[in-house]
Amino acid sequence: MWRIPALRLLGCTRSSRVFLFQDAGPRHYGSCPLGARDEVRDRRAYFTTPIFYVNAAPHIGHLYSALLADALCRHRSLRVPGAVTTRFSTGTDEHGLKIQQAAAIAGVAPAELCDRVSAQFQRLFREAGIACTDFIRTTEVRHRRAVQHFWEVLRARGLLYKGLYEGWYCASDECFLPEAKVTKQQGPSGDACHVSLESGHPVAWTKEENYIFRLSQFREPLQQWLRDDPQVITPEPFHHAVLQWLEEELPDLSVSRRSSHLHWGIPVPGDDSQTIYVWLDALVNYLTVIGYPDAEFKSWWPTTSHIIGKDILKFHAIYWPALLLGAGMSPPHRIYVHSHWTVCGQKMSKSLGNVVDPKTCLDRYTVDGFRYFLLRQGVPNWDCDYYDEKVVKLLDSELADALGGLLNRCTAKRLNPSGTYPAFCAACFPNKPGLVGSSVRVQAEDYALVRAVASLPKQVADHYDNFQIYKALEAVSSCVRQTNGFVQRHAPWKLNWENPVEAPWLGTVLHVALECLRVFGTLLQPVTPTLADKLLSQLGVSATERGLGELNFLPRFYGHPCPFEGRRLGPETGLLFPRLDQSRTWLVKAHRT
Ligand code: ME8
Repeated sequence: MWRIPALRLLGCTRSSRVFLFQDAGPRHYGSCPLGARDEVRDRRAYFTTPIFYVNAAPHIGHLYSALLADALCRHRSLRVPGAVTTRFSTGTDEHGLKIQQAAAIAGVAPAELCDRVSAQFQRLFREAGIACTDFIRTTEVRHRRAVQHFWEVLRARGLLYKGLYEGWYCASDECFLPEAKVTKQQGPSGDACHVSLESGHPVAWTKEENYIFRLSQFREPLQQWLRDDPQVITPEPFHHAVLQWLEEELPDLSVSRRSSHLHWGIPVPGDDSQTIYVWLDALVNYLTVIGYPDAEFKSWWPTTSHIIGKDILKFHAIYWPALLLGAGMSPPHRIYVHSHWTVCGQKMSKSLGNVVDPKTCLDRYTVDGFRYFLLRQGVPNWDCDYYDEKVVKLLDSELADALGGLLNRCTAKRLNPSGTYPAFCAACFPNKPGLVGSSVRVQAEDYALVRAVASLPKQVADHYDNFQIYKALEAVSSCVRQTNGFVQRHAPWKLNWENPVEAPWLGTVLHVALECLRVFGTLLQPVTPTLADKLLSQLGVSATERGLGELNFLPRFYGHPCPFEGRRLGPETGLLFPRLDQSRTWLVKAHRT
């Protein structure tokens, strides 16, 4: 006989979004109430990407997930400085039938395939500037220990039982499918074969005795968790979709396979004839990274934000929180879901031969250029289409012309011969619109620019909080355009430093433009770290002046001193972002072939 612990959801504290659970049995699981420890924990943030299968080389979709997490984590570090307040993990998912079969087809041992492809992911992420704090491989000993411990906890809590499982299994997706999600299709040899309706991948009928998790018991706690915090799953349509799924019956879940069929995995503790289901194995990676089962993991759980693609929503929003609740733990704080990249309107796939190699893109467009493109164009709610001309057009117009042009104009020797951060003249640019006087040169639109740039950091932070990095970049880009308009309007190149009437205004125009550039550079650090560093160094902004707490835009306008005024600008280091369209011989060639 099994016994399910009577979990009662006691409540969710809005500030920390920590769930408090009480076990009716003798043990007390879950988080401690708010207190001094939680204040520390509130300052911590743990970001994760999915861990990627090693059956094939990484593509731009994998890089996109890692970039989203990287930018979120970098933005958070700029906001909350301090020694260890953020953590960011990624890694490779190396067990399961999919990998076992891929290794067999490649004629290599699974461990060899894992080593090779995992190294490709690690290299790509290093080259793309993904500043993860942890890279986990599920074949590591620390992970095996965590998974087996987690299993034992579920077993001790009466949540696993042995039963006969019969149904469709899709090895490509590593999931079980109900009859309604399977269809018949004509295979390459003309024979009818069964495939998954959703992914189109082949499925096989499986009948075997294995361990089963009492998932069905968790339908209501999951519904309550999602209803209590409507922002758990972002964007909202995905939250809604999960609630819809939970309206349907939630069958128990088979969580092991016969070892004779699946040997490449973690054995069930105490029963070598069974191997643990790869999704249970993979999901526990999020705990392994933070030291589970040792107590240290508690300072990072559940302040976790999982960044995932829409294809694996069910595993993260239903199976994972249910398993956690089953183990007496809180579900994750946030699940950020993004849609997919397609290529010229088609799904990216090895068989279609249209997989975009991220390494080629980083080489062609530069690391910062390609990071900017993916994060500026990728919209979590909808699939995004990739093609080369789109990248060139975007980067040339926003990074080379608008941002690079602005920096170039305002720091060029011709316009700024002293090579310093010019002084701001309050008489030329008084802080109250409508003032008249002989030295007042400012126009109504200039106040709109100051307002827009002053509110930009908050706007950007809100977009990050809502997992809309593309909107944050759109807002920065719009302010860059406004600043170019400001410079164009006042045409400082027509003013003369030698003229005592014109010089204060000339200095003010440049001062305001440089202040705007300083804000843009600071805010772009999470997305284009090298380019932002170049920009800020050229403005003479030191490493300790680049946090969001130190931003303090245009203090002279508000009557405060400006630490940059009169400071020497940094050395010129060439164009911020050279235009691509002149150097894209590869693109022309690609079109001819
Ligand atoms: O599912 N566009 O691994 P996986 C955007 N190992 N992102 C994409 C994408 C595309 N076209 N294709 C893939 C697995 N992704 C499991 C995860 S986690 C405990 C285990 C990204 O190699 C996206 O994040 O199939 C998607 O969810 C993930 O890669 C799937 O990677």
